[in-house]
Amino acid sequence: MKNLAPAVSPPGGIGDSKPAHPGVLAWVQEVACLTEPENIFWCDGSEKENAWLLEQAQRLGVVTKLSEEKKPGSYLHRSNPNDVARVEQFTLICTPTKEEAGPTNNWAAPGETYAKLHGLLAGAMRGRTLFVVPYIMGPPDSSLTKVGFEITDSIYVVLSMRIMTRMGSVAVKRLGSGAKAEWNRGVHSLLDVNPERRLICHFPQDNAIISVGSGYGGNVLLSKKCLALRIGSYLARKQGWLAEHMLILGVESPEGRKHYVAAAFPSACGKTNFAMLIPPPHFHGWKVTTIGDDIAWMQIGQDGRLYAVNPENGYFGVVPGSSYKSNPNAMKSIEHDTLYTNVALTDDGDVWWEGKDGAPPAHAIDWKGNDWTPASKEKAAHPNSRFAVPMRNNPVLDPDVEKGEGVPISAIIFGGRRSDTVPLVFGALNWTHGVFVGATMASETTAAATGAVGQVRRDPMAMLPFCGYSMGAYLQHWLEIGPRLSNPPLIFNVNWFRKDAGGKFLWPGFGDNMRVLKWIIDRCEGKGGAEETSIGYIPRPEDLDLEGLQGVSKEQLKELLSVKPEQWKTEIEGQKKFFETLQPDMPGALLAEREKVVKRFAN
Ligand code: OXD
Ligand code: MN
Repeated sequence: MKNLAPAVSPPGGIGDSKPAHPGVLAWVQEVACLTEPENIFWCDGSEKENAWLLEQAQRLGVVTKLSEEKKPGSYLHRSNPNDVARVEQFTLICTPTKEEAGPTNNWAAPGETYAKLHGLLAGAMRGRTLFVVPYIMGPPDSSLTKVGFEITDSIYVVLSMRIMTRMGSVAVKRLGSGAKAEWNRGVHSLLDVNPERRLICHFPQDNAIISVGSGYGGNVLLSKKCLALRIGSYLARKQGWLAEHMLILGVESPEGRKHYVAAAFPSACGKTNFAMLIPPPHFHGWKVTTIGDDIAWMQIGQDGRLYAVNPENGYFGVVPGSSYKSNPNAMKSIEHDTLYTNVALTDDGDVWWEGKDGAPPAHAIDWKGNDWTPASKEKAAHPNSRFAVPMRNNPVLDPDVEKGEGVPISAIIFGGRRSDTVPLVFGALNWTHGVFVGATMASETTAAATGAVGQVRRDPMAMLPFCGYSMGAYLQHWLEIGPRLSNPPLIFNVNWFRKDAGGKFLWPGFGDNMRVLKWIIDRCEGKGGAEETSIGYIPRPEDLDLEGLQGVSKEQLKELLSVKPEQWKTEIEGQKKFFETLQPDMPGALLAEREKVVKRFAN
């Protein structure tokens, strides 16, 4: 096997922060015996360590430094072209029984899978460095915070984990020395980056993850989808909290009233844009601030409200389409200290992608490392190219982002990418109906995962690829959270992506989504009119603040807010079929909720 990750030899004082925890030491020893690395590098997360690793990564060609003038402190990585997105088909949930993983996950027996992975990992790190990355997910003083250790043979993973998590000594300190402390064991090896030997395996009952054969994003930054969502959702159910694929934003009125909302949209459907929204000029004095752009961990507070923390420390966002028009705050965030993956490199050491402001460069090197000009047939940047950036780069980072108890959530918003059927926004009638709305979410697929793009698939709460146990049991867990909240958030659904008969988007989106957010906040404050329809509360045009809205005619607005019974007939049938696939765990309360919708349409 070609050595894709030659060992690095750190000088004294770098890579030698060996923790004292006997459990960690024994586990690292065990993995080292199996994988036979040339040396072990114990990460402490320091600046000095990071600077040295960046030097090595450049020397080995893993990253290219961008122009210090154009993009200070920033680097470009190119992944193997066979390895550019999450691989849902090779993502396994290895619970003791298939029933625990449920019908929407790929299940494999833990014993056999460990044996197979151990076979693949035997000697896999020969001639390589085994990096040990300690990290925490969550603010350092939160009761929700979890400790993880990721072993990897990829410097790119170490560099990315330092951006995306609170990494190094902070985790060793949080773990302490108690033998009973809960911590996640993650093992990652590139192997030979061969799709035929690519597996992302979760063992929730062991709090363990093993990922082999990939070097890309969600497959290998084990903190993110693997721990914070798949293992996280499993732990959350056991421990009575929620681990969700949601952004968290704060919205403050000119009078200083502040609300937080959490929103679940599938991958590449605009979570980062919504979390950094800039209100249109008419909303002078309104401020939107970001707690998180991808994952929310939520617990019940003593006052009976739901409180959320962002377990991550950075953003791993989709680059194409990002511009000063679509998301100025993301653009400012990625002007410096950013690790880019699979975008194009310009001749002056800057980066470029489809949808960036300004004209394309006359020449660039594309994401595969080939010459590119605007006449090229290929895209300059891969559609799922990404930025990894520390959240402190965000000019609208919420001041309470480190608050251990989290921020109180006033509204939960579900949403997908739907060309038809689903109106711009509607409010659920109550908690159970809201869970039904989340359970029946569907969206057109995007480039975030390998496979066909643009096909409508059911994606309950945007968790289909990320739920670490049976989806029906997950929905039941949601149903049980509601009655435990004396002051539950209101639940809504949005669709920014509805199109007219000619295939044109009806809603401008981006900053104008503030108009929808404002109506949601009005509803949370007991204001804001609506019409009660068969699917929930829908604003009438006069209930939305549309002053200054450009390019949406009265007819278009009517279309955006319309519920067409013939389309909903198909939708309700689709929901029925989907619910059948979630048996035997599908909660009866949600089947009953669907019956109510059917009846409302019949009346
Ligand atoms: C992500 C995803 O990377 O959802 O956040 O794919
Ligand atoms: Mn995501």
